[in-house]
Amino acid sequence: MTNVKFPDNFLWGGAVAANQCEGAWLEDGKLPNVTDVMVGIIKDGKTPDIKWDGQHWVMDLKENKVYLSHDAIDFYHRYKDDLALMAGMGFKAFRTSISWARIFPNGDEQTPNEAGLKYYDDLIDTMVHYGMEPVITLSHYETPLHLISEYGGWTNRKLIGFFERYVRTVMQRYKGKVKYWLTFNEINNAFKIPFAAAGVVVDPAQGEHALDGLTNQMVYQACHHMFVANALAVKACKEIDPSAHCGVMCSFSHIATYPINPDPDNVLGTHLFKRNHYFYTDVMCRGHYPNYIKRVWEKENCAPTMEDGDLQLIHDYTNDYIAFSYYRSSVFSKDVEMKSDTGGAIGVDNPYLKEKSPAPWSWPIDATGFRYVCDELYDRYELPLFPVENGIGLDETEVDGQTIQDPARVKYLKMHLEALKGAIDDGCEILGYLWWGPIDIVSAGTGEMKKRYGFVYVDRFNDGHGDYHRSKKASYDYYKKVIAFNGEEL
Ligand code: BGP
Repeated sequence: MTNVKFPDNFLWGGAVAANQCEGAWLEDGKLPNVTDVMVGIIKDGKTPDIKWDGQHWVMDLKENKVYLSHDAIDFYHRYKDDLALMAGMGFKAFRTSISWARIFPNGDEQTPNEAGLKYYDDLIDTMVHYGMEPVITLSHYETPLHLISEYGGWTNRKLIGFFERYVRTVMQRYKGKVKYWLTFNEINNAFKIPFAAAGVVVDPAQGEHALDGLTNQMVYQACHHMFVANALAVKACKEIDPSAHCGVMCSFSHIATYPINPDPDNVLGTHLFKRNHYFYTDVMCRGHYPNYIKRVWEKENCAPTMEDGDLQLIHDYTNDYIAFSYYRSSVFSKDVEMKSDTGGAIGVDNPYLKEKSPAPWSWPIDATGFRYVCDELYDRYELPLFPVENGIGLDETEVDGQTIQDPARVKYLKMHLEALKGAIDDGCEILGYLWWGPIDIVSAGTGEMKKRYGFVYVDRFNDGHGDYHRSKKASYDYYKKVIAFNGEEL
């Protein structure tokens, strides 16, 4: 592949999410969102810290828990220095989310919170100043909590209008500055982590926890509302700034699911498992509900309720690029129930993959799977692809100011960039590459600091202590060199 080149203007950079880095969880008018009442969206996924007060679901934080995300890495106050560090690596793009509850703290206000907008004005201007393309997620597991308490979350149709108002507000404000928008982070995790990914809660009469008694119909209903909201975001984007792009965002490690052997039942089972994830892009990028899902609704009697005009909107306003996360592959066996977490699917071990991220996470490393996912997606949709999350979490502690040596991160990065070159060689159109967590942040799945993805180290620990000091790891210089030579030397 010596003559394969990354395109000119390739968007090299990194990605974070407001709820995992900003902290300042109740500052300048912001109110809680769904991730503020959890320590890890996988760990606390089914039992967020809310309770029924007789009328509403209300916040019920536990004294013995450390909610690291409430202060996170204090990016809210340190973003200028942090972006300067990213600029030092030559970043051409930086992805973060706008925290919906900073702009509309309850979610249902008529007018936005000016203090929240002011914060993002300066954040986005700072990125532009450094020549970085802002890549903005509109909701990265960040539905305002009030929309859960008062309306029951995304199963309520009213959320479509609240989301549209928020989207139009920020698209208007950042017109001409933000060219890449993403709607819902990893929307295809709706069934796995319904509270975080689809803001779903159930009738309190059902049980002790907010998700006891959850039905498939409720999740499909929330998804339908999110699909309509997604279409309205695409519409707003086209109307407000026709030069901007509005993408879908999915956890597509799931697509790198391999059958355990050629037993046709395993091959078919793998196909059916993957289709549960293609479902989301099939709707949002092809513009209609596929037959296979209508059959599921019929058989299980779980079709969502729709209103006139919904299907037309979904048809008319499809997303124009596909953003996705890729961390690892998995293996399907008809004898084992598939599970998943923030890294993707979990099936049986793959004996061909000898390397894993360190325990306790132990995510298998499979760069070829990255190329495979790009090829599958491009062949199916023929839309530009944007890998906006790829990375490895390692357990590291800086000792006496010594630079952290992180060869495992450098190796992971190099392997995955080689695989991406392979995908380009296979004919895929790739917009850029964003490393997940270029600066250490709070883990989404487990809510810990210990799992570090950064090229930049942050002095903060699981028990909450630390002075937030930043320092470069050895991988910082590696990525800087990669970017400087546009990936020619890996
Ligand atoms: C994705 C999420 C991110 C993120 C990443 C790594 O699913 O979009 O928010 O954090 O996974 O997961 P974790 O932080 O659990 O290691």
